[in-house]
Amino acid sequence: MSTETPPVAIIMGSQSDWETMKNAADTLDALDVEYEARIISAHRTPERMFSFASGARDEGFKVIIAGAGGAAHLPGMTASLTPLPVFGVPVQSKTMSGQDSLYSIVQMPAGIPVGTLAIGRAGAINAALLAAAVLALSDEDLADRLDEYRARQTAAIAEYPMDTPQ
Ligand code: RP5
Repeated sequence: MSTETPPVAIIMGSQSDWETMKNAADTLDALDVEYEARIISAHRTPERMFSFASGARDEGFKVIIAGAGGAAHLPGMTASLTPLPVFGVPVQSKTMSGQDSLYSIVQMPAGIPVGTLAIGRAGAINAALLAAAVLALSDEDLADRLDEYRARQTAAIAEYPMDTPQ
């Protein structure tokens, strides 16, 4: 394994978010993009958040994917402390099905952007695809791998529906 800082940081507010955020990790694996995954809570480990976010660019990260649920401050607070692009993934909460997470992340006041994705698995996968697309702007091999990913996806879609066993 390389000792260099990988281009993508996947951060999440809790161990309980990993089930969702692992979809981002798996997608980056499929594209052969390196990442580091860390638990960083805006509420429970604010100093860890400050230290990570304020140092992320100097550490060598290029893009940050931040997942959190409930009162999901992590993506916005992280974005406030770094010039790197931050993609926010609203984790599906039990009490409000992730609508609380979504609203907490998406409604950033003008000036500090968080690119907000869909709630849950789809958002985590798409955050990884967006992160890869950003990196692919300066990496032709990765751009080719993204094209291949889409081609495989297209080839996997049947033209006609079929009955599934009940
Ligand atoms: C948020 O609180 C986390 O992002 C997580 O989605 C939510 C619940 O965390 P746990 O109580 O499961 O640790 O900070």
